[in-house]
Amino acid sequence: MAVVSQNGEAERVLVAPTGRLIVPPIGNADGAPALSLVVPTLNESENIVDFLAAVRRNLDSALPGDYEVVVVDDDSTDRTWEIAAGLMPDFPGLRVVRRQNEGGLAVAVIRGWQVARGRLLGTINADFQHPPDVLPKLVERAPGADLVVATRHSDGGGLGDWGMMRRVSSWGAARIGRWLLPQVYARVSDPLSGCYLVRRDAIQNVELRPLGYKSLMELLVRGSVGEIHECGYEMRKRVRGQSKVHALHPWQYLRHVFRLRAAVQALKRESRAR
Ligand SMILES: Nc1nc2c(ncn2[C@@H]2O[C@H](COP(=O)(O)OP(=O)(O)O)[C@@H](O)[C@H]2O)c(=O)[nH]1
Ligand SMILES: [Mg+2]
Repeated sequence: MAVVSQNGEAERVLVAPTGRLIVPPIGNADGAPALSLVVPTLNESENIVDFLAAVRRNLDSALPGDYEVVVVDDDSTDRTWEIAAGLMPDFPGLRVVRRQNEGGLAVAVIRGWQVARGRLLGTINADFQHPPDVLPKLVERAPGADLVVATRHSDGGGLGDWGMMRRVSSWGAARIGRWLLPQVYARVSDPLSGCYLVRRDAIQNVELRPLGYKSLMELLVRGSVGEIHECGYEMRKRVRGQSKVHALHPWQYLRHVFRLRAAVQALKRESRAR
């Protein structure tokens, strides 16, 4: 779909892939950027311009000319996708996907990786709750790792000035996860993090089936993630726009955790049978 940007040029907005959630191997390794960073958005018109500028500043210093940013917008009513597309003429590393056929944050991230061209795949939220200056630190810690996680729970990370409700629900989600998916919690201090980089090789060609918000747990169970590095960060409060968390999300999280538990058990049975 072509969108006319502010300076009158027609820019191409990508249509989201459909079908099974499988990240393909790299198409053309020669021209591939080091990193493809997916920014999932839903009604982020108040953040998107400043956020992409901040991402660009940080990645220009860490990986000059060697990254792409893929915004995956769920057909936001505030037209976030169109605002982002208007930035493309001045930001050659920017690509925009408008997803009209399905919803869900974790699936949006994987759809972005399906169109991504980079060797490393990553994700970060568009509302500044993950400070964009964590990106160069993640890139710095990527060599030798299959996964680098921005964590709130070690290496100097924290929950910042989060309110009591948010702290309690985050603590509850982590307790449930630790109880039902101990293997995942043994590997990473913050498997609920929405900001991380993963090597494409570690997750390509496997079918992913996340539900709701959390994508990292999915990769840890279904991917082939070996070496993991972490990088602490202080989570910020959202300043502009609204959180999209709604009453259904805790149930989706629970269903997702049980689905992953069943997958872990099936993998164990398979390896015993071999
Ligand atoms: N594409 C897409 N992005 C989403 C969806 N839900 C949330 N987001 C984006 O994901 C990021 C985190 O969402 P947010 O509502 O701030 O979650 P919270 O930080 O847990 O309150 C933000 O960039 C949102 O715009 C969704 O269903 N689809
Ligand atoms: Mg947020």
